[in-house]
Amino acid sequence: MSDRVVVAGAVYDQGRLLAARRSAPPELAGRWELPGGKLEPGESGEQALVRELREELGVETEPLERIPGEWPLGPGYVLQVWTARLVSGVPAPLQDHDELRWLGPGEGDEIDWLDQDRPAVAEAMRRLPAG
Ligand code: 523
Repeated sequence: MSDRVVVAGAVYDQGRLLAARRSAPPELAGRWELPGGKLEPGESGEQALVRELREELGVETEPLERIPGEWPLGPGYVLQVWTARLVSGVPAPLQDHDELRWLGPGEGDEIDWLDQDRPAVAEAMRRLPAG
């Protein structure tokens, strides 16, 4: 059986990347991630990403491009990441997170990312658009 997909967004606005600190489950709480969640049946990755970012952060986003690669999570899950543009709204930690941060150039290593997010974060910082 193929792995189930978790999508995450490298959300850009004004030349910065959005990072979200998880509040649950206990083993992940306090670590930072690119926000997202599980693909639901019938959804494309882009559709799932837009839905998850709306539910978790209250914002509208537009996926830009997939960051090549996928990264194993727990058994049976893989992480896929898209860059995305903030279209409207101000992100707020509505679900799953207790803090948000915007990272500018050179600030990608300032926070304790989940290990599995690090390769995509590094690539997302390389692709950071000009402010
Ligand atoms: N990750 C992860 N990195 C990352 C995300 C969005 C998720 O390692 N950037 C992991 C964390 C969880 C699993 O993927 O082990 C599912 O993510 P979660 O809990 O954000 O997905 P949801 O919101 O769809 O989860 P449920 O509401 O529990 O279904």
